[in-house]
Amino acid sequence: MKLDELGNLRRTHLSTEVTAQLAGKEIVAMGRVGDVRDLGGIKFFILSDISGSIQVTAPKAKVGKKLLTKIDGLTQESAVAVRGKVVAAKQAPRGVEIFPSEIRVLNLASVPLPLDPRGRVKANLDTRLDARALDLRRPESLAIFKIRHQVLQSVRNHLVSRGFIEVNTPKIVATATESGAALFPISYFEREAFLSQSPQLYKEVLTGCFDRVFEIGPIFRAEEHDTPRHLNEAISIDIEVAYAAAEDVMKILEDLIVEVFSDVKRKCAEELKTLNHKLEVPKKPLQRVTYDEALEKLERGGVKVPWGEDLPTPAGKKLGELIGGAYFVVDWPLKIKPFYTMPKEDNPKLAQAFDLMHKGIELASGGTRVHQEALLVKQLKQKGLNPQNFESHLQSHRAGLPPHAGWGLGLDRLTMTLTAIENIRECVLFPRDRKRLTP
Ligand code: AMO
Repeated sequence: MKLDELGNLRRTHLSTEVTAQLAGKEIVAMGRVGDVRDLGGIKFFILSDISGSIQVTAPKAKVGKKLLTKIDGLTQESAVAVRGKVVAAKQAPRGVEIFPSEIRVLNLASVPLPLDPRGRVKANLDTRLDARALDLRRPESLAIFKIRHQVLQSVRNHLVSRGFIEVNTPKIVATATESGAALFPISYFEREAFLSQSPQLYKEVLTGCFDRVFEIGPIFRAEEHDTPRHLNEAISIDIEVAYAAAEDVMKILEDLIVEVFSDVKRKCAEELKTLNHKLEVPKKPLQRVTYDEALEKLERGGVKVPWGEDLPTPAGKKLGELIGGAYFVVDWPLKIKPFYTMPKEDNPKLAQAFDLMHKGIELASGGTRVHQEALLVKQLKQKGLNPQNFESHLQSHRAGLPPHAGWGLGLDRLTMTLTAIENIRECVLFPRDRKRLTP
């Protein structure tokens, strides 16, 4: 076996850069082998790369035996390099093909493959996730991750241009922040530690230092349920802003959402077409519905949710049908929001907190936070938490932490929404759920 098949050979063109204008020129293309066909006097195969594909055509009368035997030995998905002449050909896809003078097999794929990335043989999601490296070669997968990439770019541009500093906070932590979601314990030398559920406490403290911060990073939730919208490791886009309250950061969020949707619609038109999705950009200002109004709407729609409870999935879905598009639910009962949530001045049973929903799916949640030490200690105790465990956090409250507000937006759920993909696992490269720890 030769170890260095690539040698000095380098790609000169991506497949879609090979056009009929280059007819007569010698080029080198590299990529994966698709269909190999033998039509008697002619053998050809499709070479695919990140840009698209090109047909490689070898007429038996003009090509040497060695090369023909090489084509016969090609298996689907093998990595190959093709040196050859560009030929304008009406019958070929895009009107152009490569007439090969050399084919180097860089890595021969073993057949049968666990999955057909061309999608001709349909596989269920579990099989696809088991063979994820192959599954990610499907054009639909590439489209999803190109859209996700655009989201990340748009979010960074948007926030950086508004004076936010990007930060990275620890993912190995000592305490919980999100009461509802369970913690993953890890052994940390002589002590127990946890995987971070949210950068919440760090981002709050940082408003006292850097004014406006954002982080794009993993959050870990030991939630046991198996749903199309929950993962045990997700990516959250978090912001926190000093001298601000809930309504200020809601404006930042709706501006960001509208910009991300417009960017994706404009810059990822091809990918949306691949996914067969017509994206609608939400209009500003997004509707604000109070929690009480939401319960009334639901009751009129035949779904009863007792006051003080979170909206269960079917109720959220129903509300999504009743309101449509993207909307905020505001004025939540304080008791179902985390300890750091600021109560409303005129009605302390309610929280200065909001959720951003899109067609019944929760994309983000946030609000005004408690910056006064005494109130935070009181709320920690009300949740049955020991303020001593939050001593280093309370230190910043004693050191003049400014009033602040922020939100956390789920990147994986946002990608689901933009692509109209129904299972969150498809929008994550290597998803982690209760049953899945590999690949
Ligand atoms: P919350 O727990 O609502 O709020 O999380 C914020 C957003 O993160 C996403 N998300 C998830 N995505 C997939 N799987 C999960 N298990 C999962 N859990 C959460 C959702 C959700 O809206 N600290 C607060 C945010 C804040 O107030 O700033 C928090 O973590 O899209």
